[in-house]
Order: sequence, then C-alpha cells, then structure tokens
Amino acid sequence: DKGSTGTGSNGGGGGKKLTLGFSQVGSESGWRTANTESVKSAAQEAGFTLKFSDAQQKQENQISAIRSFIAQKVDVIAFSPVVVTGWDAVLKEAKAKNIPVVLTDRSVETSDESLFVTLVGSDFTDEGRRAAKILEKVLEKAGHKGPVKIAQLEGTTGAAPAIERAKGFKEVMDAEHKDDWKIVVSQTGDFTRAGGKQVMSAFLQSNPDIDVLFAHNDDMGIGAIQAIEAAGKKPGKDILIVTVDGVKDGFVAMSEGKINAIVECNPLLGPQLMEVVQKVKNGEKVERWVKTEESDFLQEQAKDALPTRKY
Ligand code: GZL
Repeated sequence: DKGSTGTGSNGGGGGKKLTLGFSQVGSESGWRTANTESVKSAAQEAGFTLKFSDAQQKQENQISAIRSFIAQKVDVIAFSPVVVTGWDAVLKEAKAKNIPVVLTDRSVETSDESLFVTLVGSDFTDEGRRAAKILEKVLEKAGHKGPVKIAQLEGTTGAAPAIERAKGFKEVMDAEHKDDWKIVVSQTGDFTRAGGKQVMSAFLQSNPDIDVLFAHNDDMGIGAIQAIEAAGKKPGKDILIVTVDGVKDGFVAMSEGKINAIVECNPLLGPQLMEVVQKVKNGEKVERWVKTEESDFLQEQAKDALPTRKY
C-alpha cells in the first residue's frame, strides 16, 4: 500500500518517494558533465531519490549498475547506453521485475520494443544533416573553391550519436556534393579531447591537405585544434572546423575563430526526463521519443551567445 502514513521522509502528500536508478555513460566530455548536472538537479527538484552511477564509458559497468538497481527494487531505471547493442539480456531482467526503463540521450538497437518505454534525446541523424548544411555556409563564407577534402573525427565506436551523425552527414554529401566533397579520412576519437588531438595529428601526417574537419563533438574538435596548431596550421582558416554539442568551450573556440560552426546538441535533458519518469511511474502514456529542442550557430553568433549559454 503506497499510501503509507509512516514517519519516513515521504516528500509529503503521503505517497512513497519515487526512486530512480540512473546509469550515466561516463564523464568523457563537457557535454556529459552538463548532462549529469542537469539530471542530478532535476531529480532533486522533482523530489525523487536518485541512485546515480558513472560507468567510465564501459558497457559492463552500465549493465552491473542496472542489475544493482533491479536488486534494489527502484521504481524506474533510466540510462544513456554507451553503445547501441548488447542490452537485451539486462533489459529483460528489468522487465521480469516490472521495472520500467527510460532511455535518455542515446538509444539502443533491440528486437523487443517493449524493453524500454521511451527515449528522451536528440535526433543525431538530423544533427549530421545539419552539420553538412552549415558546412556549405562555412565553405561559402571562406570563399572555398573546388574539391573539399574532409577529415571526420567520429564519436565512440558503436554509439548512437557516432553512427547517426556520420549517417546524416553522408546523406547530404551523397545527395548534394557527390562531385566535390570527399571524406578522405575518418576515425574515432572516442568523444574525448585527448582522442581528438591524437587522431588529428595522425590525420595531418597522412593527409596534410585536409580542407575541413567534421568532429562529432566539441571536445574532439578542441583536441584537434591543439594538433592543428602544433602542425603550424591555423584552425578555422587553413582547416575549416564544424563540430556538434555547443558546450561553452566550443563557443569560446568559435569566438576565437578556431571553430567555424557548431550544431547544438542540448544536454539539459534533466527536466524532460523527470517529467517522463513521473508519468511512467503513474502509468500514464508517454511518446515513444521525446525529442530535444536545439539549433545551430555560426562564428559571428558566438560572442553574443556566450553570455547566455547555460552549459
Ligand atoms: C550526444 C551525446 C554525446 C555528445 C558527446 O547526445 O551522447 O556524448 O555529443 C558525449 O559530447 O560524449
């Protein structure tokens, strides 16, 4: 009987406090840090008991965290799956114990749609398309003529944002730039600054004539900037750079002319997530995909936008 009149701190209103188990990918990027902050503050705001685990980007850590949430009989489980595959078994265990699962940020590939209730997060394929579209503007502003040699810094191998951003970008390339754009080199930098720097310096060894870098997040772009400068080139000039996320350091780099455009991927999913979690707990219907609102930014907007950026 949930209507306990016990003396425990039941957040008033008589009902038991909702307990949410949250398994976070890690702390690999500025985006992730902002996302974690948003989840924690929104859970507090909602009056939920939050059990939070950081998986250091390892799937096995996420799986064991979910198992422990099941053992603790949390009311709802939410997580951002580090990669898209390998979740069916543990999600079946949650289903067997009638614990609803909500995906946030990244999605999973599964044959059994009933294994999660909804996804609260961005459309990464559209972010890839937007990156290609804004690159057209960047090339025009730079007065670039002729063929465009593109280096791509991919996100974590097997992660939804990496798969889908690459797919969306390629869709526009194939449709509108078959003859002039070419991805000459593409490799994962695992969404980290260190990864971006290391892989970009290797790119510059093998492909010194790169015109453009498309990085799947700001952090890899920022790492790449260090490699480009170490090679004596000007980021944002010799090599045009388009990234995804829109974290503060990305906007700073853009205001310094080192990143030419950013496709925003909003990490502040906390409030939407808690709203969905409450609805799921109440047994109310929720949409299968609660999409995040976000926009795109060119260099000239960076300075004005900086003061109001929330992450
Ligand atoms: C996107 C998120 C990605 C960010 C990266 O929603 O999953 O993971 O783009 C982060 O910065 O590491």
